[in-house]
Amino acid sequence: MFYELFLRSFADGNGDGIGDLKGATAKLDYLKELGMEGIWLLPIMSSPSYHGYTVTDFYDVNSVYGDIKELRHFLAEAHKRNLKVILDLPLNHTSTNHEWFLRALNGEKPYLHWYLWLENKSWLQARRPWDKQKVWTPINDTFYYSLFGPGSPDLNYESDSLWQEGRRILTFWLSLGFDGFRFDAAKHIFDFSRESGNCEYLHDKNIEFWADMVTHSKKINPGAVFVSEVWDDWETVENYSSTFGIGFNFPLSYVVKEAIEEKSATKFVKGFRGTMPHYFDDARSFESGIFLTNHDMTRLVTSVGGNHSLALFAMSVLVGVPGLPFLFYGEELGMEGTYNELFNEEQLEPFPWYESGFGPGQTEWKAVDKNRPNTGRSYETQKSRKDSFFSNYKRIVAFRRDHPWIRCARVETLYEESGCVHMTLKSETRQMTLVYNFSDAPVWAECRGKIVNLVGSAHGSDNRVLLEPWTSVALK
Ligand code: ACG
Repeated sequence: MFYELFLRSFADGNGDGIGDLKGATAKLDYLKELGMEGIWLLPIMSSPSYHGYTVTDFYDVNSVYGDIKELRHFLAEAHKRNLKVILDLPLNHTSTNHEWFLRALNGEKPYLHWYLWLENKSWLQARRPWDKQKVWTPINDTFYYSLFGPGSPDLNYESDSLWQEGRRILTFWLSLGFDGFRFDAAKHIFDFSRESGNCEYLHDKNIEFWADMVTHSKKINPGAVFVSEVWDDWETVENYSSTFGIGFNFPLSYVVKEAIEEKSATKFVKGFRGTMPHYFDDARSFESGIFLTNHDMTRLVTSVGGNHSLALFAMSVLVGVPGLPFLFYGEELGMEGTYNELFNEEQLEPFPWYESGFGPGQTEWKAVDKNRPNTGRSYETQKSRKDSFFSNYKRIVAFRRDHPWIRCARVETLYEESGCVHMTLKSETRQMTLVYNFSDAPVWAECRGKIVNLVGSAHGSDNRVLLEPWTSVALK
């Protein structure tokens, strides 16, 4: 299970209120104790933005987060605790303040060819596929292509010298000790067609690029972990995943949340079959990176209307599903926050270590609105309460940690009955049946085996068990 860590909000090691590597190093025991096996570190390279996805130097750490020496120490300490660390690498674009872009504006080669410049006025009608935003930004007497907005000019990997630079960047971070990468915006490397003058995902060219980057990386670290961010329908996600080894399963994250929202076990069964087909047998060419939410989405508790039982039920589903699970920082405390384009970063608020909202190591980089002090949401308050959201969340995570075989299991049977999902997982040596009551009504279910109650409450007798609403059990 990997922890999606946003350094800026996690823990502050130098008293400037901004989370950093030193602060995060001091919290590695916390992550180990939580039951994590790895960390997905959101971008840490030099950047003018709070999110770090617009880079000004691919070969250095953002000075607010620390320096290369502190990064090496963080990685060494993580490895001492058997925690892998993968780095979020946004290779699709840079900041407008990257030296390459500034030199390109001066017409310097090869940097001029490392970006996309308007060649035909008709291209200006191109729009971003999902929200029809403009994708060309005017500057001086020309335009540059910037799919993610004016602050992020796209890099042009038609240029061989840039392609080689991409390899050098991977070599640099792997040599520092990272265990792999989360490749940002993987379907966007080639996403503009000169022929049509429109935004078009050139999937084959993208996959060719990533195959080269992954092959290059494996020469440096054969055991490296690569996760692709392809936020699209299942067919598209599947198309990319085998090149990386692990692909984030966005469609599954919607299936779980929508099935809960619609109180529909049937929706889950149908949706699961459609988004996890590679787990119904043993011959699979990639794993799913499974998750409920990430930094681009509304937080889990907020997405289920603030209902802690439903949020914990969702977590109990996640830990019962094969694949590699990813947890977004703060979900373990039931942090809230709605994602919206207004850049209010509600879903990225400081991790509340203290009930008062303040204390050694607390990050204060932005005002807190959705996870206020003195509301019982802090780690300090929840860690010692057996019935806290945190204690329940940790118990659910521990279930997955104690059954690592689930990651590579296959789904032997999956069906809906009386509003419950029955899922049997199998590996060479293990088998387990999970029963989830996706309804507001108590349901009797035929259950053979030792009952482990994940969430909610179940009362067993002989081979039948009564599952209260939103209860999940494992039968071993
Ligand atoms: C990554 C990072 C994100 C970052 C960037 C840019 C990329 O996680 O934090 O933004 O470096 C698109 C891209 C993703 C991108 C998100 C933000 N995420 O593909 O790579 O935007 C549809 C589209 C997706 C689109 C998504 C956005 O298909 O392509 O993601 O909408 O909401 C169903 C459909 C599915 C659809 C969803 C949602 O699931 O099947 O296709 O997805 O519904 O409608 C960062 C900052 C930004 C900043 C940028 C420069 O976060 O604020 O602007 O950097």
